[in-house]
Amino acid sequence: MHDEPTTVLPTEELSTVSGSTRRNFLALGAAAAGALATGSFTSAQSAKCIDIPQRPTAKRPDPQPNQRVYSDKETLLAFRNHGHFAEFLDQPVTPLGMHYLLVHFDVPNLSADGYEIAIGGRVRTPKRVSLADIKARKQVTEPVIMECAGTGRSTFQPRGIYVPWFKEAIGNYEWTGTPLRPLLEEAGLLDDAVEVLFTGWDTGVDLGVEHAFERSLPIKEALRDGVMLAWAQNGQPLLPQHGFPLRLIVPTWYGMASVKWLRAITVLNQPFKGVEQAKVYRYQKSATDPGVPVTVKRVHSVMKPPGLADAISRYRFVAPGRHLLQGMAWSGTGAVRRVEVSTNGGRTWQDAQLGRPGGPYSWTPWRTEWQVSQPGEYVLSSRATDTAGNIQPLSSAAIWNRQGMGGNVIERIHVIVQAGVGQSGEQVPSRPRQAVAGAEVPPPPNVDNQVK
Ligand SMILES: Nc1nc2c(c(=O)[nH]1)N[C@H]1C(S)=C(S)[C@@H](COP(=O)(O)O)O[C@H]1N2
Ligand SMILES: [Mo]
Repeated sequence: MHDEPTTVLPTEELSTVSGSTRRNFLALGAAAAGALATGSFTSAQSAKCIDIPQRPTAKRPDPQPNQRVYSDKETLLAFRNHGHFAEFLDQPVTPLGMHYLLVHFDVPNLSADGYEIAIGGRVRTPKRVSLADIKARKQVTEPVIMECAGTGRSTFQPRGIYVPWFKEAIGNYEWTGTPLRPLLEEAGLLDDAVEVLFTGWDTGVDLGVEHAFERSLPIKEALRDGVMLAWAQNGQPLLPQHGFPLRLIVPTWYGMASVKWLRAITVLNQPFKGVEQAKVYRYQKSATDPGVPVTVKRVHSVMKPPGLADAISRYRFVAPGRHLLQGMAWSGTGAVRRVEVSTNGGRTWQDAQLGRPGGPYSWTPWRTEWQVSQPGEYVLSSRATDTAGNIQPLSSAAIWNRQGMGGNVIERIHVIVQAGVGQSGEQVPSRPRQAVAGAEVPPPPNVDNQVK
């Protein structure tokens, strides 16, 4: 068969991608005007739709006014890269399948049979190590808090364009694997070794460049306690999307360092300049700013949303009374020293009680009691401080960066306190009750007829 491409990219557009971006804005003008009429934009000037170019481009779209309007492409990215389930934030370990996912390209379909990794570069003894050999080595099991560096991207104004995370890109699986340091020591680092590069089996295109997902660590970081090659999570073989059959786990760094579907470990005598290192994962202030590399996790905390959820707005409903507020806190720059909670939108804060983390790289549970009698709407937040004195910012303006990285601003959970909340599930069939003015409560089913 001899196929013609559906469209031929004009050479002019290959060199000036911004031309096509401008045209997309024009095409979306009508939709933006519609949104304006419904009052979802604050000013006519900013009535642009969040947009991703219609074809691969050599540069990321510029950060765009954060109208909380998400394009179809961002929505598809969010489906592929789903978040964790915050309702399980009372569990020290994230249940299997409830961890967030971040997959840049496609999940490679790998088999454990014949799987081996190549250890090479600036080492005395390059070698290939089979999965069986790796599993026969010293085995460790550790809960490790993982967090995507893009967490909080949707809290920035304007916001960088990639997976539009709020606070969902977190999880704390219990990983089983073997420490990396002895493997590197046995291979024998040569004197000129400066970094260790980890290459995954997945390849794709980003910033116009085809490459395998690969990231490096400085030697000192690669040799740290806790860095492991993991083949299991929560006692099960890695799920395909989490890196089966083997991945790297780098405890204190943001998630991008924990390379999945590990193919090779290469010791380098110069810093790695690949796409995912030199271009992506930088705290950049502008398009021309090379930025500084994103490395360890910033101090952060999240709350288990209390009460019942509204299906669409995710607002919470609770009855007046006493409520346990609880959640998790962590930091890559020290231990969690303090967590404060506010139930009035950040006007006042009270200290929460800290629990014991499940290990040196796990998150720290916190809890406090909320006594509320007055019906109405409340905004709940938590704010962590670590032993290095780092504290979560109240606004993301101070930490704004072009790629939307490291967004550890405090979270704001809207809660409606209302009498009678929680009664609908007390019997079966349930007793629906009106929670929102104007809602139509369905008639109760005729149970007597059913049992005859
Ligand atoms: N090979 C490979 N490793 C990867 C990625 C990837 O796309 N390919 N994504 C990275 C990023 S950005 C994050 S945040 C974590 C996510 O791990 P998880 O999907 O298991 O939660 O994996 C990292 N390792
Ligand atoms: Mo990530």
